[in-house]
Amino acid sequence: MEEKISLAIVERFFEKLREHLAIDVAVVGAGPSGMVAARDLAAAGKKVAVFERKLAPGGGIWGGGMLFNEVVVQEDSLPILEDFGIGSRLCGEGRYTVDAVEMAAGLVFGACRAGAVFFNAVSVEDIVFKEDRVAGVVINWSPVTRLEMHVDPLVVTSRAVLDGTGHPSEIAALASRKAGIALATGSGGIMGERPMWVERGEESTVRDTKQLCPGLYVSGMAANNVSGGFRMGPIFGGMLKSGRKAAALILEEFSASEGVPGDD
Ligand code: 48F
Repeated sequence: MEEKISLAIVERFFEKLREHLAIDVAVVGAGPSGMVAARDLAAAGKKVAVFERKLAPGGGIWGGGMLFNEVVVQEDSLPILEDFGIGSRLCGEGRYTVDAVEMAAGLVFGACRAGAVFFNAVSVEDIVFKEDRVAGVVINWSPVTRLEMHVDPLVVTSRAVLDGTGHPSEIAALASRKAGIALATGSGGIMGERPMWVERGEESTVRDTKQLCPGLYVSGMAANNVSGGFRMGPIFGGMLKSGRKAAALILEEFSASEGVPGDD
């Protein structure tokens, strides 16, 4: 019995990994924006893997505001929560509170059920950059990177990479620093996050969710950091809408490159 349990885990895990070595979209970071994007892309039939450095996916959701585990969302993002079956309570003037644990768990579950596959405790430490486009991610176990063990990584190739790494925008920073890519920002580089201004931050998070260069997209707080947006704290409507927009942009690019069947 003992070895059968181990064998089942090893066989299924390696099957999952083998099936996801070449994928449509690599989502880096299982925060709210990355998980909404992963769910929408998987629901549209794309092969999606989510790489999350921590053991528990959910990013900055779990702790609510200052460890008070509730977050706030605006009315216009409720349809996204409803797609995941996540509940909310009116708290006034078009704003709603959501239990942070329900939101984190609900987004993880919804993305999984749509078909996105999570690789948790896995860090993206580099990108694949070929023929002038970002073409995949270089991954390693987070404990290996944390302990600075000298262990070579593995590679997952993808048609698109989504940087959903939050405040540090790690993937965009790698693209800029190591591949010398001029990003689609005012300066061509990382502009850096600005201080707190809720309304402006919420707006810019969605506006600056975009393609940064061929093969690389950005969502959530990473979009704000890349394009110099304001931070907004524990209000999450912009994050949810950013994830939905990122998925729509990627799907748009895919259908343009695939063309309409019988159109030529
Ligand atoms: O920061 P995060 O929650 O992403 P987000 O979608 O949402 C931001 C909000 O949570 C909050 C906020 C709302 O107003 O300001 O901060 O932008 O989650 C990002 C996830 O990415 C993981 C990290 O552990 C976190 O769970 N991550 C970061 N870098 C890497 C990574 C990496 N190199 N490889 C894998 N995962």
